[in-house]
Formats: sequence, C-alpha cells, structure tokens
Amino acid sequence: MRTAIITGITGQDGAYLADFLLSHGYSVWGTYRRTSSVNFWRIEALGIADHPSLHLVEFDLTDMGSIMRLVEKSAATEIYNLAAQSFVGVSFDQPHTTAQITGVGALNLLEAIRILDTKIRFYQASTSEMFGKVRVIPQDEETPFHPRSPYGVAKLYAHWITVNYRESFDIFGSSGILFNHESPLRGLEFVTRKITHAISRIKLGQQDVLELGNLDAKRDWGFAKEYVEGMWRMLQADEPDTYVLATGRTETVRDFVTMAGKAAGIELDWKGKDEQETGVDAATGKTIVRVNSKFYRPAEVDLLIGSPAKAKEKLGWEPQTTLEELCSMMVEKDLERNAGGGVTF
Ligand code: NDP
Ligand code: GDR
Repeated sequence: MRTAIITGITGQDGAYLADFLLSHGYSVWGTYRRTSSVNFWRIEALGIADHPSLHLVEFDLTDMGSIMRLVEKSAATEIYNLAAQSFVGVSFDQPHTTAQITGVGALNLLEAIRILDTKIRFYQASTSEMFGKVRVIPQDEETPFHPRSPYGVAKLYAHWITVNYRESFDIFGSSGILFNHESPLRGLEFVTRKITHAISRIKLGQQDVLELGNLDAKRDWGFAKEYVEGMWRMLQADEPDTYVLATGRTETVRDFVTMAGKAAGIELDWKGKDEQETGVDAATGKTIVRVNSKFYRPAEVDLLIGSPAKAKEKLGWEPQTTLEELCSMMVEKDLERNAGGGVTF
C-alpha cells in the first residue's frame, strides 16, 4: 500500500487530496493543528473522516521535532505540503507568522527529508501570487516573479528552496504553481466563497448587503477537486519539476458576483464607480452589493491568467469545469446549507 503525508488536511485542498488518495488505495497521514476546537468539517463533508486508511496526526509545520517524527513513523513515500497561513490579506497583518509557516515551514520539511535521507517525494504548494505584479500574459513556468504581499514573498522562498534542494541534494521536490482554485469547501474568507455564501443568504432573505473590496481584480479560477489530481500527477512523473495549473481564463471579482447572482436567480445592475460602486437587484431596485475600502489590500495583484500548457503536455492534466459550472455548484451548495439553518464555517 502506498503511503502519503498531507500537511494541512483540514484545509480545502487537503480534504480533496485525501479523498483522491484514499480512493486510489493510499494510506494517508493527514496533519491537523492543535486548536481550541477541531476543524474536520471538510473531511466529514467528503465522508472520509473515519476512513480506516486515514491517520490524523497533530502537528505544526513550525515544529521541527514533530516533522521528523512524522516522516520517520509514517514511512511515507510522498509528502504534499499544503499547510500554510494562506490568506493574503492576513499576511499584511501577520508577516512574521506567515513567513515562519508559509515560507520556513517548507524548509523544515525539506531538512527532515535531507537529514533522514529518505527517498520520499515532496510536493510544494506554490502559487500564482508569486507572479504578483504581472507584465507577461499569460503567466507560465518561465514568467518572472514579483510578489505583492508577505504571503507571496513567503511562498516564493518556499518555491525556491524546493528548487534548490532538488538541485543540491537530489531530493525529488516538485513545485506546483497553482492559480486560484475554489469549491463548496473553500474557506469563507476567500472572495468566491464569501460571494456565494452572501448571495445565497440574500436570496433567502437572511442578509441585506454584501460588502467587498476591489471589484476590478482579475483571477483565473478553477475547481479545486481537479487541481489536487494535478498535484498527484506531479509526484508520479519520472523527474521532479515545476508546473503551472490554471484554466487560461480570467474574470473580475465583479463578473463573479454577477455570475453568482445569476445562479441564484438575481439579476444585478452595476452603478457608480470605485468606492461608490454598487450592485443593484434589477427586480427590486435594492442595493445588495457595496464596496468597502476596508477590504482593499496595501498592494494588490491586479490580473492573473495562467497557461497550463506544460501540465497538459507532460502530465496529461487539463481543467474540465467551467467557471459558470463552478460558481453554480458553490451557490447551490450554499443555498442548501443556509436554507438548512445556516453555516458556521
Ligand atoms: P487552506 O487555508 O484551506 O488550508 C491551509 C491548511 O494549512 C489548513 O489545514 C491549516 O490548518 C493548515 N495550517 C496552517 N498553519 C499551519 C501550521 N503552522 N502547521 C500545520 N498546519 C497549518 O488552504 P487551501 O487548501 O486553499 O490551499 C492549500 C495550499 O495551497 C496552501 O499552502 C495555499 O497557500 C496553497 N495555494 C492555494 C491556492 C488556492 O487557490 N486554494 C492556490 C495556490 C496555492 P487549520 O485548519 O488549523 O487552519
Ligand atoms: P487571493 O484570493 O488573494 O487571490 O489568494 P482571495 O479570494 O482572498 O482574493 C481574490 C481577489 O479578490 C479581491 N477581493 C476580495 N478578497 C477577499 N478575500 N475579500 C473581499 O471582500 C474582497 N473583495 C475583493 C482581492 O483583493 C483579490 O484581488 C488565494 C489564496 O487561496 C492564496 O492562498 C492562493 O495562493 C491564491 O489564491 C492563488
């Protein structure tokens, strides 16, 4: 039986990847943090929390001893480093914590692999946020980096240390530069889920207005469930490498709100500009979307659009779900959850 470690199994990608690996016969060691209340809702939603081949282990990426013990005890052959302080906005307020977890955390894992001299294959969850202030469209594996947040800078360190350990110590370390990927299991603080959650509440009469920041930001959004398969394919390749996973389509945050409204049966008209911009329900004339500058970031990533050509050619990976399908899936799930008494996660 093949064995894999997933750091960050309580997150969106960790849950989908665990589901994928378990269904492919893996034994999975999934790490979670000691917090005041456990956070297993995603693996419960996927029905894998009690899977006999799933071992849940308490662990922190900043604690070298716990990493060494886990790598040794599990005898895993693959490790997927998905754990991170992953919220870009928070990284401006907590840059040190972000650097320790999101940046140095990857080094800790690589050091454990080096010290224990294991042949374990390592996947690093890199990000399109490393491109940041883009000058090249679309972005691919050769595009220069210019991160725009402490999160992006920390991820760039983790990316380069993975490449460096690959080149220096013959470690099978692959880095997946993944563009935004979403799902009904996305955290509520990220913009797509914040939108689908709020639009479904507005539709159900549970909320009046959705407040957002920069509506002009453009993102390349794909479906998380498909992206975790791409991670796995990277570790099945003959050689370690760096790959972009993306859809090749970009839309604004405003477009995503319009799409979510449509999926919930609400037609939106947009009025005004910048901080005065509002989204009005065309049927009732009520303002249901407003801009609040408190959600602006000190430095923004304006436009991301990736080219998945290399992943298609070398890994046979391609996105399948359209943004309209993804958005509808998220709205429908949030309508169901909210109609059933609301969600706390
Ligand atoms: P989430 O924020 O949903 O999950 C992050 C996970 O990391 C959670 O399980 C969290 O645990 C865990 N974690 C945080 N700090 C620590 C720590 N100190 N020690 C151990 N675990 C920790 O992220 P996603 O699932 O969306 O993303 C997975 C990875 O991919 C992240 O590294 C993210 O930065 C990266 N990424 C994500 C993209 C996306 O669009 N989703 C795109 C590109 C990269 P807890 O539940 O306790 O907070
Ligand atoms: P991002 O995702 O920063 O791209 O990072 P997020 O959904 O947080 O923001 C996307 C864009 O929307 C704009 N925006 C808002 N964002 C949030 N969260 N809340 C708002 O109210 C709001 N209004 C406008 C943002 O300014 C931004 O431009 C995600 C994370 O998953 C990272 O971990 C990952 O690396 C990248 O995607 C790829």
